[in-house]
Amino acid sequence: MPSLLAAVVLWLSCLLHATLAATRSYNLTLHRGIRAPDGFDREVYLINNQQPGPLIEANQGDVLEVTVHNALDVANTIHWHGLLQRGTPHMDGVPGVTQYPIPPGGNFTYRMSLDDQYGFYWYHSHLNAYYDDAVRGPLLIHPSPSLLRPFESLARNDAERDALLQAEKAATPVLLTDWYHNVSDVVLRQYETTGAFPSCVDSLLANGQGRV
Ligand SMILES: *[C@@H]1O[C@H](CO)[C@@H](O)[C@H](O)[C@H]1NC(C)=O
Ligand SMILES: *[C@@H]1O[C@H](CO)[C@@H](O)[C@H](O)[C@H]1NC(C)=O
Ligand SMILES: *[C@@H]1O[C@H](CO)[C@@H](O)[C@H](O)[C@H]1NC(C)=O
Ligand SMILES: [Cu+2]
Repeated sequence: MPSLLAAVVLWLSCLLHATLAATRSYNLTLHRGIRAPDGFDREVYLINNQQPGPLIEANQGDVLEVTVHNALDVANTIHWHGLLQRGTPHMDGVPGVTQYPIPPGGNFTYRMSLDDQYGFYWYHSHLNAYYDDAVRGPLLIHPSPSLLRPFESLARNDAERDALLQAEKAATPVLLTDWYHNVSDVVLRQYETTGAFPSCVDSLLANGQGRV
């Protein structure tokens, strides 16, 4: 009898999980362009016409489904930095280890459960050094409303607590990028020849903007 009860509870909790977990779908297209994020024109890699790529948002417990269309003339993959990929190691985006690279013109759909993970993460290219070309973007997983926050002990009154909760909901990502005036393939070749990365970057970009 206890095992039957346990089975029913397990079944109910699976059912509950299945009904609460939503699937968040995104399309990301990787392509080239010319931009001057710090006032210097160079060839750039864009995701949906922007760099860094768009914010991907989901809730704790959701299933994330991202179709990557590779419109570049080089192969690529996208890695979901920090996501544990329990049960879905083939969605980790590491070329030659967990998947074949997505060829030029190819598509690949990443599908993973976010389980109990939440907070700010980021996604990035995992081929050559393309993530240095800002093939990267922010990923925000909102924590479940039922999770205990530290806000009660920080706020002096209800208004302050609500303001903290609101700030958490509307959190703004800040992505920093070391920016070179040369594409990463050139920088990587310099590294392979000399064994050292160039000691200085040309700019620092914050959300794709640098000082002109
Ligand atoms: C992604 O692209 C496909 C095919 O072009 C389209 O059917 C689908 O609605 C798109 N999904 C999102 C979330 O934009
Ligand atoms: C990949 O997706 C793009 C954009 O949704 C579509 O135009 C193209 O036909 C797809 N390519 C393949 C090989 O399925
Ligand atoms: C890019 O790299 C090439 C080859 O190393 C070099 O000649 C050129 O000056 C570099 N361009 C910039 C803008 O740094
Ligand atoms: Cu990473």
